[in-house]
Amino acid sequence: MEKLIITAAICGAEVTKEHNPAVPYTVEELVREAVSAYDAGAAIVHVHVREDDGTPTQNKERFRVCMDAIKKERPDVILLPSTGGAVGMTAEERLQPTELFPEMATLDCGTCNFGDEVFENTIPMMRDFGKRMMENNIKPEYECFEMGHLETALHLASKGQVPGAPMQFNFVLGVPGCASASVENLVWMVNRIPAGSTWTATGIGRSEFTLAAHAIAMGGHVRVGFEDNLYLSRGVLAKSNGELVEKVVQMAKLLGREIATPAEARKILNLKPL
Ligand code: KMH
Ligand code: ZN
Repeated sequence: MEKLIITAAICGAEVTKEHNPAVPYTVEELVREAVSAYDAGAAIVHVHVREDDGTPTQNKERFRVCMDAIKKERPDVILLPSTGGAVGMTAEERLQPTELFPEMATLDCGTCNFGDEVFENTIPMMRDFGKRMMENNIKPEYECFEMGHLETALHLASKGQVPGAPMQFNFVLGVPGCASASVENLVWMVNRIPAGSTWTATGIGRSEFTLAAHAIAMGGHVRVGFEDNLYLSRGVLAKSNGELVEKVVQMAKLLGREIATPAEARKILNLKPL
């Protein structure tokens, strides 16, 4: 089986220090969490940024400062900034990190309930985001929260309106209001992606590690991190993103999967070598 790519979603836009004091806001905190995840075995860091008071932002300069600071500490890490931002942000606001020409960025694949809110990703928005990524040579990670999201991404790719093969999908399961983190849902999605695609599974909340176990066994890749889950085990808050990554590394070891370095991850994902 291919080596396992671990992505660390270290921050997100919704979780706060009230949920877990280790959630990063400042540049220094973001670097601390990225380094802890990388050193534990993450090849990719999914980046959201905050103002120092914790307010989520898609400000290009804030992204530049944070991503440069992470790269300074761990130059070969793959950075995957968010174009999802926080619920309610405009498309233009959300697209700002693409102006920094990252290797990858998220592309969210459909409007959906997101807890009590609505996360807007209309088809025209997806076309605009896809066009920007083609222009700026960015490989999208297609974020699918629902079954129809996957079909929408495949349809737009078949029309050449978003970047096509080889595609990288992230099946984010367990968001309240979206598809649950069941093995049946994961298998349904994995069975529909074109040959040559790659995929990652992200389980939200308490399903983070159970979904990771399925993905490790099925040959997919895994995302963990504070964006998705704050606990190492029931009732035990994780002290760092590194602790969450380390748990996946241990699970992979038990199941016989080796961990991909960033260079190996670039090969698997068809990114240019550094
Ligand atoms: N914060 C969520 C509303 C992404 O990064 O592209 C969306 C999100 C997805 O986090
Ligand atoms: Zn995100």
